[in-house]
Amino acid sequence: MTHSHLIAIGANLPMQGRTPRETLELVLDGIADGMTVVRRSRWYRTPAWPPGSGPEFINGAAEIEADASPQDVLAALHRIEARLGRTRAERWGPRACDIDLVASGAVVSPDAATVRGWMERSGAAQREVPPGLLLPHPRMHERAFVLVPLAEVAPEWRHPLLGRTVRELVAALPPDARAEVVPLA
Ligand code: PH2
Ligand code: MG
Ligand code: MG
Repeated sequence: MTHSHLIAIGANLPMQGRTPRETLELVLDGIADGMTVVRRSRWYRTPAWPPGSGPEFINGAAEIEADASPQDVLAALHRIEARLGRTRAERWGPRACDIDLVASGAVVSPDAATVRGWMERSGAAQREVPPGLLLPHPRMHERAFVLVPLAEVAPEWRHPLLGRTVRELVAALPPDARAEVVPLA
């Protein structure tokens, strides 16, 4: 059975002589082995989060169909990142390529209480690294650089814990946060 997985991708540093946009195009081109990109967003310029943490990002989103578990999809995405030359350094620091699995259908993993716990964290506690894959991604619902591209790909996807669609989550963003996410010409 095939499953729908939503990914967010971003980059804000050149890597191996490629611009962030070129790197991200190669990420989508590299999706293979039983995984198919069925929809993809335009590319967007977005200010780095947290504010002041580095150069602006290029961000985008895609829907992937794969007959694979979320863990297998994430492992395949991490192999693509590594092949393109990403080395994992500072959390939230500048990065040449980052691929995040933001949701897999209505999967809540490992369980609702754990994901809600990470969604409710604020301040320094957000900076801790979760022990494993959390689905949906515990910050996806509040980040314009994830939601605005995702709204082109899966506007009707409904967050299984919040009960709101991507379209509704975008509408709930502060207008200035939405306005900062600008499609490339
Ligand atoms: N990714 C981060 C940290 N900050 N900011 C923007 N604008 N876009 C990102 O993709 C991003 C970020 C960590 O993965
Ligand atoms: Mg990320
Ligand atoms: Mg990541």
